[in-house]
Amino acid sequence: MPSPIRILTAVPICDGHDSAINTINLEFIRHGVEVIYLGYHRSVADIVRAAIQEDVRAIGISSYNGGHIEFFADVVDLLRKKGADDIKVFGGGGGTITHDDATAMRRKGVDEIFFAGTSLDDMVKFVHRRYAKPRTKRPRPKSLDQELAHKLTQIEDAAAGRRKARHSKFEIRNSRKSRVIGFTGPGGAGKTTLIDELVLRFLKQNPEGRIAILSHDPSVVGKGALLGDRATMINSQDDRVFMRSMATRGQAGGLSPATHDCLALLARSNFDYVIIETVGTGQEAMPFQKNGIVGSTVLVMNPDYGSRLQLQKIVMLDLADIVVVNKSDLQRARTAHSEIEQRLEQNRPARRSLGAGGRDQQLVDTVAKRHRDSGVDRLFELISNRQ
Ligand code: B12
Ligand SMILES: Nc1nc2c(ncn2[C@@H]2O[C@H](COP(=O)(O)OP(=O)(O)OP(=O)(O)O)[C@@H](O)[C@H]2O)c(=O)[nH]1
Ligand SMILES: [Mg+2]
Repeated sequence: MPSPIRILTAVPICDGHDSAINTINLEFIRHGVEVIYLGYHRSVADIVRAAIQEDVRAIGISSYNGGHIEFFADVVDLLRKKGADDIKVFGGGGGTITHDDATAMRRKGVDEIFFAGTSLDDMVKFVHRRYAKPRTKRPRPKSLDQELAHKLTQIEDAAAGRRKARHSKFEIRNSRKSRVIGFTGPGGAGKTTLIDELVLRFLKQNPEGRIAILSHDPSVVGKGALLGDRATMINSQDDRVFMRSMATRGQAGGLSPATHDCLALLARSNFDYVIIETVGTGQEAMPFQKNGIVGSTVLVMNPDYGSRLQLQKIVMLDLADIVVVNKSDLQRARTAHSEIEQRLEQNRPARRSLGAGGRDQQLVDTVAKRHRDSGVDRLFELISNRQ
């Protein structure tokens, strides 16, 4: 089965009109497209960087606050400059983009502009007609990020033919260079927000350092997906951060059939850290293989997990190196902390007898959405100090 079409969508800088693009995203997804949504108020550089890293077939821009002729043209120009002009540009903006504007924009290299009154169906048809064909002849990559992005696409395309993940631990362990940290936990617990805050600390502490993020969202075989983690990221919109969003494409357990090979490639691509975020997971999930490529695992919990009984059922509470109670600004957080602490206490004798890296599990409370949270500082320190 061919890979789904991947496109990036965004709203320009100084523009908060995101309701149109949210509707359009959903329609694309319903018709088999994987949409990486970058969010609103995004600069040309942020959009182009994301499009290259995600190696999308096209960028869809929704613009309402004016300046569209220049903004779209700047995106096209920067893609060209970066040797990525096989990534196409299209978009709309209701009545704010006139027909004359659209003609000028097409002349500057924009594929298509959609006006007020166009049906969603017409846009979906356009995307399938124009961008479904796989790109066989790619331009020679002009940067390491671009080369990496092309390779990740090849891996994902190859995996689209086979359903099950491959496990070749030996190859990975031999080639491991970066420190790989796995983040997992229930949907909406704050994994992405937390990763973004950790990235901020990393970039500050390491002026030359680079970091990669491999982020997952769910999808069913042959269907579309909303890959929305980038929209939550602020600090990770940086040239020293390489981020790739992946849909699970029908694989259960929080990762995709291509994750293993993509992670292996990232881990030997000279990043200081590679961070992997799973899909929001359930009680039974054990997304990271024991002794696999992921060096440390972080389970991010929401204080609202239910009662103590639920804690007994969450397998990752036995396995995670670090457990985070995020959203500790919420009322139930203190109770959650003590219940989880007791739950981890039960693991101690078993972990000691198994070796378990010779270490006990660590429990940290964070408020990821708060800037300069001391809990996030502590988590960063714990992660930095782990080998
Ligand atoms: C809803 C709306 C708002 C909402 C936004 C909610 C949100 N989160 O998006 C609110 C009330 C918050 C708002 C605020 C403002 N707004 Co307003 N807003 C509108 C409004 C009424 C509708 C826009 C819309 O979402 N349409 C629905 C979409 C689905 O339909 P459409 O626009 O026809 O688009 C079609 C195609 O173009 C295509 N399309 C659109 N984008 C894309 C992208 C892709 C990839 C594709 C394929 C297709 C496509 O899809 C549609 C299919 O038919 C327009 C007026 C209007 N009638 O257009 C003003 C309008 C855009 N807003 C305007 C202004 C000035 C503002 C404010 C500055 C007002 C103020 N003084 O506070 C603020 C700025 C907010 C900000 N941070 O940027 C002006 C812009 C003027 C300009 N550019 O010269 C407009 C035109 C109103 C006006 N006539 O003055 N706004
Ligand atoms: N109150 C509170 N809200 C938070 C905190 N951290 C994150 N959030 C909010 O929780 C919501 C989900 O955050 P994400 O970071 O997207 O969560 P996630 O675990 O990555 O979600 P999925 O990838 O969908 O599983 C967002 O609205 C965040 O703003 C926090 O510490 N406190
Ligand atoms: Mg997330």
